[in-house]
Amino acid sequence: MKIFCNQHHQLHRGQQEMFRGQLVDCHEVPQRLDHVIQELAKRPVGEMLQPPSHLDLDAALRRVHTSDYLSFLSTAWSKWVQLNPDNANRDALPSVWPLPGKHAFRMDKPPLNFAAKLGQYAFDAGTPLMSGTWAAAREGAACAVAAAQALIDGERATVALTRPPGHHAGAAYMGGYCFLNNAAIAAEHLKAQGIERIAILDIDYHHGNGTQAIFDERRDVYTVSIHGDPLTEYPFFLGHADERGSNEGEGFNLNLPLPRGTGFEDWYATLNLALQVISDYAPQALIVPLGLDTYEGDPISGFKLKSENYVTVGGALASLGLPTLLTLEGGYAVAEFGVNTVNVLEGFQT
Ligand code: Q9C
Ligand code: ZN
Repeated sequence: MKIFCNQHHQLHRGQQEMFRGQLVDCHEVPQRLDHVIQELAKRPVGEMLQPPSHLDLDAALRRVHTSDYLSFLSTAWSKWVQLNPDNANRDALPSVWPLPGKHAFRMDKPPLNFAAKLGQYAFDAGTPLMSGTWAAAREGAACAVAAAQALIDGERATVALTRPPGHHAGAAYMGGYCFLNNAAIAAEHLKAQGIERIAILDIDYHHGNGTQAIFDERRDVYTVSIHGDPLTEYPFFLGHADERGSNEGEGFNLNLPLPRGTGFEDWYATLNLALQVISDYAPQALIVPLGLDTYEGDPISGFKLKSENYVTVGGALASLGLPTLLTLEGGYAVAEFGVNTVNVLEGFQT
């Protein structure tokens, strides 16, 4: 197992996120990945690597994200500080959004004001952008491309071990602590290298709205997500069972929402259903956006998986026998995050 680890992840450390009317400490903190790295030092399940420098990362990013969004992200911090020099000490968070719809706001005259631009490219006020965000997210995407290339080169399993996470990010928006959609970037790299059919199985607690949207009209990338029911759970406005893909992609998206409070037995039955559907699709590769926020101790989520269950989960993912790439997504029980993540990887190996 080749593990590509984002050595620049600590450059992204948001201070606060908006939650129900107040700014609270960020859940998506650098210590999360530090715990995984420490656990991997105790239980090495693979080679720890850095992405090679020769990758054409810009081409890989442009396969998924719009050039407008990428130039917004790469210049966001300097524009935020230009808006007011005191902003150098504050994270950038949006506070105004264009609601879509015929009688709502105009989408054809994008504002010049940078505080408004943030609202154009972000769907929540929980995803702080700061000085190191672009560098950290970019290096994470490089890990995803390197992990995809290693699969092409014959590896059985690879990991993009990174934060910030990616599965909520769309072609032209950030949100849910995500900026660049690492799983989608990996999928498009596999496609560019000649892989024709790919399945993405998202097992983060939250619906992978960004990934679903990116591949909505595609039948060559089958997106499946098991997550908390959006009627009560973030991201609320996408992730229902009746979303099956559009146009060419109709029938190639599967959402399996489960109620808050679901325990391992029911969750695992749903995982096995997803694995059967994926097996029937007969993909050439599997990508797993891996969130550990299904853990019973997660502070912002509602499933009840236990640490030992993650070994079983890893084994079930491996049972498909496909070249498999895992990207690290959510999981906010920081102290247990390392053990839970490495349990999945260890279960996959055995
Ligand atoms: N009460 C990921 O796991 N805030 N993102 C939810 C819940 C946003 C999660 C607040 C959660 C985003 C990658
Ligand atoms: Zn999540």
